[in-house]
Amino acid sequence: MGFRKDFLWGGATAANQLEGAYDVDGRGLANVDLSPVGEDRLAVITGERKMLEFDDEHFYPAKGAIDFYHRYKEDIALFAEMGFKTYRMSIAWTRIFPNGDEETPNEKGLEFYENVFKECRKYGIEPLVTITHFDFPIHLIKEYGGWRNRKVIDFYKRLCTVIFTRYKGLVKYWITFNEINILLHAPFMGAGIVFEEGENKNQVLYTAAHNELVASAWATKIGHEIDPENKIGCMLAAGKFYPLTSKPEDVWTALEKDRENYFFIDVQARGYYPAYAKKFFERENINIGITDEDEQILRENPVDFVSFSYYTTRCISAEADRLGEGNLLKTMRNPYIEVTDWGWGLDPLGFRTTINEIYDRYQKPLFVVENGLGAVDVPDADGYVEDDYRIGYLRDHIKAMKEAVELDGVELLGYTTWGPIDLVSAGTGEMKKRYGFIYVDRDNDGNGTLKRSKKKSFDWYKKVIASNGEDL
Ligand code: BGP
Repeated sequence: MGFRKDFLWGGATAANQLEGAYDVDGRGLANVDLSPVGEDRLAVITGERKMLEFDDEHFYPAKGAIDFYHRYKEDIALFAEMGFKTYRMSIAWTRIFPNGDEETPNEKGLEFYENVFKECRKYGIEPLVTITHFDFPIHLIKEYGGWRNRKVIDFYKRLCTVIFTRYKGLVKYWITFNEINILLHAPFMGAGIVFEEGENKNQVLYTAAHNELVASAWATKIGHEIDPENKIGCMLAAGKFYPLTSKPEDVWTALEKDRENYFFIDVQARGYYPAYAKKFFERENINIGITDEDEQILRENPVDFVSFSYYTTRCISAEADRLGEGNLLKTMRNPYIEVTDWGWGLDPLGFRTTINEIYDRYQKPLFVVENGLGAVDVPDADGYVEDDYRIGYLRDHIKAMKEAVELDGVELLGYTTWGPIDLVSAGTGEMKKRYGFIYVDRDNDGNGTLKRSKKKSFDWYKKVIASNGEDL
């Protein structure tokens, strides 16, 4: 009983949130480089505000992040010390194709990731690679309008062909798009969308969604052709919507909110648009421009596994579906659960519910690729943090996940906590919201030595992995 013997324990990061070196070795600029910290951030990542120009006036922590680009050996050695079986990371598109639409890739960028993968393999760590994690070349935004433009599918296909070919034998597990449903809530971050005044937003959003879905199916096809060993997955920002009350209208609203997210995975896992989505497009006068070839590609190339992030459940009522806390996905406060400093509900049983719901819906192997607690850590003089709150959160969630496996029979490939080393937050752009087992000396203004030090949770997670999740 318990987790399978080859269960993939590890941690997850994203290129733009830890690499830094934004202008090194030919890397081009990306949307994430132009998402500032502070008041403007939300307007920028949601595409409501015109893009900023890149300048030194605005501070962007992602510019330097935690300098993984130059310190990856030290960081991977620490992951190995914790016993990681896998390391989830992403490729910055602009390191491989600085503008996004070139014919030939940038060798320096390709080399960097090759070195990282080899470093992982040295310790027997299986890389799990997200092809795009909220990053998108600025040039493709300026010239093509982001993912709303079908031409971008071809550029993405080229990127996939290049990396699948180059990293054959080094990487087997791939994720096509990080949290693909976040595109609806942060269109600039998820799809390089900047809205024009007065345009039909749903038309733009669902066209971009369609283009990403088709691109994702192409990636699955190309990946399997280049190496039949490849396992290609989709990725959902998961977390069930609870109705605030048992009032039928609230229950219905919660179902609709869940569908808004499952919509993406319904297409990626089943290979076709669900009936409710087609009806929605009709009602809203949305034409996503689907072709016969698109339909065929989608049908023939469903994903091999379904991966997802889980931080919290959400809560909604029919009257007020836009109220409350919860950051990007607006939700109501659930009176039965406590929340973090950022208003995210603490709900381990909701994790078990969510895992079961996804498994019931798709019947494919699952992979939990993000989970964790964002908190303000206070280190002592040696950089040690007594983060019992983090240990508590993870312990409760791993227990719930174990129940989903042991008691409910869910097929689960692995578990990677978010941000095993402190990094820049995607939601706020700040360093102060930390998730790591490893503390990094860097503050919101970019000050600090970048020194790495172990938190209390470091040894705890090491023990969890060594016991395959038995010793919590
Ligand atoms: C997910 C993203 C990650 C990550 C995480 C935590 O949405 O895939 O990139 O950052 O959430 O969110 P935040 O950084 O806002 O705390």
